[in-house]
Amino acid sequence: MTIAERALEMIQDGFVVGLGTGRAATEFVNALGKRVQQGLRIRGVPTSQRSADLATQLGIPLITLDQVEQLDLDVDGADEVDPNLDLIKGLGGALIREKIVAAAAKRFIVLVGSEKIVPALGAHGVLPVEVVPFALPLCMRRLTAMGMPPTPRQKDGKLFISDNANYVLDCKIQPIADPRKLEAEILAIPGVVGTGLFLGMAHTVLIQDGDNVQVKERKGQ
Ligand code: A5P
Repeated sequence: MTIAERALEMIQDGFVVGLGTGRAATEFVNALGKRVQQGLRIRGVPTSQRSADLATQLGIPLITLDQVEQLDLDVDGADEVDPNLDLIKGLGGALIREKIVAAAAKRFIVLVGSEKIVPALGAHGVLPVEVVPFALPLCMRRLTAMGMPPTPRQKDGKLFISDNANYVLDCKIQPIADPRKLEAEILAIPGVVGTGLFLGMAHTVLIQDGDNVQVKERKGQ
C-alpha cells in the first residue's frame, strides 16, 4: 500500500479536505480525484495555485477559507519530520498557504518517504523563509547575522515568486536545538511572512517504507 492510498482511507463523504503541494501531495490529490470521478462528494481547499490547477483538472470542487470554518482533514508532504512530528516544509515554495490550511484543519496528515525522518529538524541543512520583497535586504542581513545565511530561491534564472507575491529565502542551517525559539526569533524580523517550521501541527505522519506504510501519531492529542 502507498501513503496516498492510506490517506485516502481517512476521507469520508462530505469532508472538506486540504490539498497539499509537492510530489507526495500530488499523488494523494490524483488518487482523490479518481474517487471524486467515481462519485465521492468532497470539497477541497488548495494550498497553492499548482494544487488548485491539478484539482480543477481532476474535477475536485474547490472552496476558499471564507466558505468553511474548519477543514476535516489536510493532507500534505514535508521535507523533514522529527521525533515529535514537528516538520520543516517549503522546499516546494508553498509554505505560507500550507501552514494556513493546516492550521484550519481538524487533522493534519503528513505523507513522507523514510528519507524525510530526521533526529532533529535542520538535519538536511535548509530552512525556507518567505519574506515580502521590500524587506529582502534587511531579512538577508538579519538572517546572516543569526548564523543562517540565506540564498534567495531562483526559478528559471529569476527570483522565485510565491503565490503570495513574495520571495523565499533558503537559509543554511544546522540541526536546531530549540525550534520554537528559532521560529520566534525569525518571525521577529520585520518583513518575514513565515517560516517552514511547522511545530505542533501534524497529527499523523504516514511514512512510506518500501511497500509498507508506517503510521506515527503525535503524542498527547
Ligand atoms: C511545498 O511547499 C512543500 O512544503 C512540500 O510539501 C514539501 O516540500 C514536500 O514535497 P515532496 O512531497 O515533493 O517532497
